[in-house]
Amino acid sequence: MKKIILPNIYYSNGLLIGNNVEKVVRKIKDLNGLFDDEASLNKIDPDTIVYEVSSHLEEKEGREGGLFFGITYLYPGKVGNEYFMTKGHYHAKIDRTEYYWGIEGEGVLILMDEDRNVCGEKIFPGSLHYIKSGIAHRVANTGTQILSFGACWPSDAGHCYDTIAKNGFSARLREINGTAVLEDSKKLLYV
Ligand code: S6P
Ligand code: ZN
Repeated sequence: MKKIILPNIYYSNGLLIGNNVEKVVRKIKDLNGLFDDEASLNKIDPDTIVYEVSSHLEEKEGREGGLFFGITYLYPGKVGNEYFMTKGHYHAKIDRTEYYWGIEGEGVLILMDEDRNVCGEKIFPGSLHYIKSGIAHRVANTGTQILSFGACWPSDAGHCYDTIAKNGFSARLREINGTAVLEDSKKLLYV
């Protein structure tokens, strides 16, 4: 008789529990330069949590052939009229792809190619998003509750935050007249 064992990782009540789970917390004070309305930013407690990520990192970072799995919990909020969002990144190995899927709440997945063309996809419970090669990705929470979404990506993808930190996305997701609008960024540093 062969053994039937329990898995060593669970996704239960919205939480990732088990071995090799790592948690990252991103607060307002960790996100310098992300939001453009500095006056509004200075009115927010720097310890306000913008998002948390729980990741199941079973593989060695950089190993070809493995997968990583993560859940991001993005809190509702705005800095001025810009929604709380993740930093956003390209993958260090630029051709590595990724799946995102909506679990709870609502928001927009903002995608940008290497020529800085931007588009947005709505995220909601059950939505599925395939992020193709060479596409930077960022998520903004447009709702009034936590937006959580899953992610699965190759263990050799890596993360490149520098390009986004330096040049930003070419559009920002703002609330204008009560509606989420993907507006061309005024900070077009990419000339
Ligand atoms: C990893 C995947 C997600 C993000 C997370 C936070 O490839 O895309 O787990 O890491 O949503 O976003 P960011 O841009 O701060 O890594
Ligand atoms: Zn990614």
